[in-house]
Amino acid sequence: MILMKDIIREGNPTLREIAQPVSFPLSDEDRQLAADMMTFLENSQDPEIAAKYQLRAGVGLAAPQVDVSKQMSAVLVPGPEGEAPILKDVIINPKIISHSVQDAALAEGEGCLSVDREVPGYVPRHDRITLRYQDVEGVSHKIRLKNYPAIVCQHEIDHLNGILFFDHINKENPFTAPDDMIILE
Ligand code: 0S5
Ligand code: NI
Repeated sequence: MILMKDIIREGNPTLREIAQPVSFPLSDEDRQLAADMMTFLENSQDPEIAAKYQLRAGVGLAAPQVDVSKQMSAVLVPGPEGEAPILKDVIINPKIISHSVQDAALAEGEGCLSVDREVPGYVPRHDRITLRYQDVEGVSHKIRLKNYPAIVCQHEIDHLNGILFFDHINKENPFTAPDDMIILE
């Protein structure tokens, strides 16, 4: 079971590496990692389990965050209470194949399970992306995402490229945005 102690923090060089592509069929080890990463997100979003194990609730987890430099991230974006998740998959070898000119940022800024401090500011992202990735079975998917789920996937793909959210924040004017950037409440 993945716990907070297994998640490496800012300063660990693995977070700045370019992750390696994953080959198929997945090794038993890679398959287990994928399952463990998704279980972490499910547990972290369950108030009772999260309290019991002191988990910080997350919507994504990238393999480099558990010190495995491979192109694999779990994403679990919850839907409305009692409804199916908006996005739930382990995305392997993901690639943004196209994106909007329109940018967007979360009004509250972003955080990261590997960053134990608040870094305020807008994180400019593409508002819409077309994402190609493989699932754990090696099946290729090409999906269009917009707004929050698109931002989550960009945060996770950044981890596979050694990028952390605050790299995108304007240091002088953290909450200054171009007029045409969408601020997602
Ligand atoms: C339910 C549970 C509903 C949690 C919403 C949340 C991966 C939630 C977070 C992560 C910004 C876009 C600290 C707080 C950060 C992706 C960071 C928590 C998101 C990924 C995990 C990040 N959080 N929770 N992470 O690389 O909104 O935003 O989920 O670092
Ligand atoms: Ni993160």
